[in-house]
Amino acid sequence: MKPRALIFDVDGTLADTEEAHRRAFNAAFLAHGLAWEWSPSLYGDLLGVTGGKERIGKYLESLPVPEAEKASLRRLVPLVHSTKTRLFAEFVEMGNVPLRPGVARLIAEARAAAVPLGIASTTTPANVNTLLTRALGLGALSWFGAIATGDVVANKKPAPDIYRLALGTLRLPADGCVAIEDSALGVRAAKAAGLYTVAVPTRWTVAQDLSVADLVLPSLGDLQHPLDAAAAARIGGATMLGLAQLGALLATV
Ligand code: XBP
Ligand code: MG
Repeated sequence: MKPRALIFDVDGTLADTEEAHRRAFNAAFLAHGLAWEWSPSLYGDLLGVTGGKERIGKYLESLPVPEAEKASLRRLVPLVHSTKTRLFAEFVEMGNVPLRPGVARLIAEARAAAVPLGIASTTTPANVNTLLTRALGLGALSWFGAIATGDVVANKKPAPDIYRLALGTLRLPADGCVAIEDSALGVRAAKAAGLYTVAVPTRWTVAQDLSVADLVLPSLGDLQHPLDAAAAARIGGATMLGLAQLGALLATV
């Protein structure tokens, strides 16, 4: 048995992007004359809100400023966010945001086995394009039969909408498809959409409640970064998660 499809989350899953996002947010605030500075600790809390525009919105609602000022700040959010997206792309183009261990390997394995690939992300299409193209080359976007991102759905993660859109685009049922996620909100979205869900948390999300995931690993693993014994024990002793391991796990659900 092999998975019907692999659907990857982007931020935190394809690459550990959130530090680059945090710096891009702070640089955008500066560029727009906003005396806002998101520390790693504050940003970790703000990751409880998916979507950059929504995250900025949540933050500004917490500011001790008059309602009239909040109203004008709300109108500024889309512009600040587009500046942030541009700056994030610059960080990625500089090569500062490499793929996580095992991502390129598993994508190549899926392509070789004609297992359809999808993306289901809260981030913007621009960020996905920049990240995938920079990491995997110009043709990489065409490897994915579905790239479901950002504002195309009314409800962002933890709602299942973006995963349902990706499945619909792939014309596949959730059954037998695998989602790969890094965060509690992402795992909840994928599980609500009915997918077998693998969580590979980063330092930003490792403390979150990932218990609804079907499998939790420190990463997908590869030759340079083999999984440790405790993680390998969860996938039949293998030191990296491949289609064979996923097929065996899917056969048990
Ligand atoms: C994670 C998110 C995104 C990023 C920031 O997306 O919630 O908002 O933190 O990117 P994913 P934007 O579903 O890929 O984990 O500013 O473009 O939203
Ligand atoms: Mg994520």
